[in-house]
Amino acid sequence: MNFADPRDANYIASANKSHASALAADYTALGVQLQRRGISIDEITRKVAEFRVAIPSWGVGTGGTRFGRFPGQGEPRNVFEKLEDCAVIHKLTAATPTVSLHIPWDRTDDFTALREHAAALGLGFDAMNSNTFQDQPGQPLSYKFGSLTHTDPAVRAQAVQHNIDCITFGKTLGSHALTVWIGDGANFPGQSHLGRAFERYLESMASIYKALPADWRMFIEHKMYEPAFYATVIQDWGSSLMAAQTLGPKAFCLVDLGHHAPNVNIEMIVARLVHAQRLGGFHFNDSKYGDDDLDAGSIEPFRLFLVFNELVEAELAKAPNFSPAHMLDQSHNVTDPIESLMTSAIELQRAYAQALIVERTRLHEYRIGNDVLMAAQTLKRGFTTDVAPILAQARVSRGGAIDPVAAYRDSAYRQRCAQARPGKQSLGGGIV
Ligand code: RM4
Ligand code: MN
Ligand code: MN
Repeated sequence: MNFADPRDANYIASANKSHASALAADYTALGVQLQRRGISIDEITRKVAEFRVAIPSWGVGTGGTRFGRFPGQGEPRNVFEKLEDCAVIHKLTAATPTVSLHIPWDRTDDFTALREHAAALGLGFDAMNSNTFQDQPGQPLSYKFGSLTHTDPAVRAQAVQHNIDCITFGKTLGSHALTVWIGDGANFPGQSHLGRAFERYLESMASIYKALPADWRMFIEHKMYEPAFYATVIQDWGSSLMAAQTLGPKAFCLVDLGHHAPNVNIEMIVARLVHAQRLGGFHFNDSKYGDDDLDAGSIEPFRLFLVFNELVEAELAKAPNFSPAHMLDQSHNVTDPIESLMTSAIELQRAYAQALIVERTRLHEYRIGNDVLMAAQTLKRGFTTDVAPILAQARVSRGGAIDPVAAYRDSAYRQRCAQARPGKQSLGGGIV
């Protein structure tokens, strides 16, 4: 088998050759079509090329469910190898220059070396993620019954300190945000005092907030359920917003698309958080039933488009305090994680491009005139337009691949990793 480095610019350029003329023809045709709507295709392409989304370090390994984990070949064995895979994703898609780390999964003795390794690969760091939903070997106190909201102040102090450590590591890495998601909650009615648990959360978070550097933001991530199955302390955007507003101007709400009940109107939540000036960012993924980590846009692409429609509205309106962080948060069980993450990054760009080409003046007029059908059709026209040539052209303009998955497969990167990273078979369940 012939191996090539998919991160190599010459390799990507040669992989693009066979697609170039088809892309040129498709791009021209779409340009003509959009011109009829008064839209400049190059303007849209330029905006799409500027779109960025962070890769979750935990996403490049094979995930698992409560029932089992089936490791893939050549999985990264440590954070340095995870970054190698993230660099492949970025070079091919030209959309993912940063990585979001999870501590302690990505803990290393030398964060300065990690920062240098990342820089050499052309990568930087996005938000740090703390983890107080699992116990770690050697940890003095257990999180079995909670962390930041535990009834025992000593456990809360330990969890607070862990978050402060994440900030310290993040400072070395050049990160500017901390994402806090806790699994705390109750499995049985009566297990915990719903009000007091929230008060303990606010108190713990205030101590973490105090340790934030001036140019950092704190992202509060809510999740309806799991691992707490009856009541989760930060279960929805209401609790998240209350917490952010109580903590101060550096605290924002993070919307993980998979953390809502089925059919919840997420774009509505986005609109409200924009209004409150507290939309901190996203964990993009998709979900159908209870799973919260399917590939972005794989189940409900229309919903993803509607979320981006709100983001474009806010962008055009120059909404105050609006600069949401984009992060993927997915778990890949049956696909090659690199392929899934590349595909998801592109799905986000697709939704963004579709939202950008919505004819907003017409939409506005139909709304004002209460022409419901035409308003709905005008919005949907953005979604039903095939913007693939824009996405490919945006990648090319940044040195990326016209067909990232094909270029990746042809390079045999995974096969090379399978040789270079003899993996250990791990059995049992687990989310990572
Ligand atoms: C949670 C949540 C967090 C993620 C963990 C692994 O459901 O989405 O953001 O860090 O999973
Ligand atoms: Mn998440
Ligand atoms: Mn999740």
